[in-house]
Amino acid sequence: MKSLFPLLGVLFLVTTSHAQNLLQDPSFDASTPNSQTNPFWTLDVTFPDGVGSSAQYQDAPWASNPTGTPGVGVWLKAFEGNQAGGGDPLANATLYQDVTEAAAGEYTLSFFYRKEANFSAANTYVELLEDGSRIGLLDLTEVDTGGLFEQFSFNANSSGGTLRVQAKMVDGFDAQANPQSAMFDDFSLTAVPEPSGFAMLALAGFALAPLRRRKR
Ligand SMILES: [Ca+2]
Repeated sequence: MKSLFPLLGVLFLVTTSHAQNLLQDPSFDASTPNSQTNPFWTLDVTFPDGVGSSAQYQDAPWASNPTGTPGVGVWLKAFEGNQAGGGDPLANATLYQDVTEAAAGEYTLSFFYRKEANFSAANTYVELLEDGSRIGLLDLTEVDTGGLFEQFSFNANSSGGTLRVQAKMVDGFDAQANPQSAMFDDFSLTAVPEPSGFAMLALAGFALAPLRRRKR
């Protein structure tokens, strides 16, 4: 077994280095509950009636993934827009985190989204930006998650730079029927592994090692 262990070590390094989530606090645990304060994420909101925010970090089982488990998630409060049809402005919210000095290559962005039956906004989406330009998009406007958190993901190619993971609710409004919220949780941005020469060598060595031992 002696010859096998170094190779396993190499293989482990190759696989895990690529699977690392590049985002800090992906589950929003570091948030100040019921606020727009998080050390790693920015949450830009509006206050359509001057009091209630369009979104906040919410510490509640219905706001955190998996659905019904205690924790913190991002609560989109579309109903704050034009509340009760009273003519208030529409509700807008933007959540984002930047990953600086990202290497060129393909990335996978995944997240969990939960939409209640009557959540109403002109647009809801998650996008990946490279130095301010969109390189990937998942439009959630017409998505129905059946009231439960559901995982979504997409891939995008980057030539490197600052990657911004961004989620937006555009022009949310009061449907005057409950339930009518939406939530985000558990984001992940990972580099898609490339089959490098190094990894191929390790794999070849791993495959050959038992054969060599048997011949001795
Ligand atoms: Ca969470």
